[in-house]
Amino acid sequence: MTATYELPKVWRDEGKNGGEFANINRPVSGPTHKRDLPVGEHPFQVYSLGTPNGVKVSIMFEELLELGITEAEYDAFIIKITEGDQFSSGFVGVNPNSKIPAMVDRSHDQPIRIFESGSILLYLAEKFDSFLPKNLVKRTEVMNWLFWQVGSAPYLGGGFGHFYSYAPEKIKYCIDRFTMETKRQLDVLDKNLASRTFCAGEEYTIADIAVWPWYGELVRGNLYNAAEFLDVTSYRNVSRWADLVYSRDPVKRGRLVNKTWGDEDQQLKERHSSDDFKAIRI
Ligand SMILES: N[C@@H](CCC(=O)N[C@@H](CS)C(=O)NCC(=O)O)C(=O)O
Repeated sequence: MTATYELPKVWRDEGKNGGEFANINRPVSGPTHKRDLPVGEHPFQVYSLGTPNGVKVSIMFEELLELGITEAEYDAFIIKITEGDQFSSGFVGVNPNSKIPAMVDRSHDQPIRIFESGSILLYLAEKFDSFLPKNLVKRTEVMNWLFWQVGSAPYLGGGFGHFYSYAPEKIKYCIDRFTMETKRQLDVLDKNLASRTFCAGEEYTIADIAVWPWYGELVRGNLYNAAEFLDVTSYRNVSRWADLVYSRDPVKRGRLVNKTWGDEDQQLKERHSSDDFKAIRI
């Protein structure tokens, strides 16, 4: 047990806590500085970073382009969240919650802002009538897993990932609590995938695009270096599905967009054209 925390009557911000994200944590919202966002020439302007939440959007765009939907061309600009880019006036105007991913659809009379990865996936799926079945029963099952992902991932990322990987000290209570929940979530997904090919049934949908960058990458050993700790190979159905989704070329491309870590030749820092991928190893 670490030392107990004497709770003050009213919590006050004491500044940096030494954690990985100490520079960007703040108890208020809104912009910290004035700066406009860059704008490229395509209909969609994506402001993101190659995190699991960020690559959901680039994977979706790459999937749409793979289908031949050229109206889905996009510019993906990098938002360096550790440097506070999410608090610029321009970014806050697109997402008042200051989190990536966010985007603007400029193909209408008025630009439309879209934030929250689940909202972005749904917007694109509806706009281009892709990766979302029309049938009420099938569509509802896609929504179930899409919302499951958006609700569950903060336990995996903000809970497990934070305390296992980023916190300045390893606190057993926190790691145990979030490891328990992460393994429970993996088990939920594993049981679901025991009887179906994809998250919501036999069709690849936006539910898979949302779930894969988190749970798929986790069982492939690409998240938090935690594969052994979580005994990921025991989730056989999740592993089978993770490999199946990864076999798709748009997934292979999309997961490298706006990436700034890992192998240098696998980082596409900004994406403005399909030719940009020629410069990296996919
Ligand atoms: N529910 C949001 C979560 C987005 C999110 O947590 N983004 C993180 C990076 S993965 C972020 O921008 N963090 C910056 C910050 O907290 O200041 C979504 O799904 O879009």
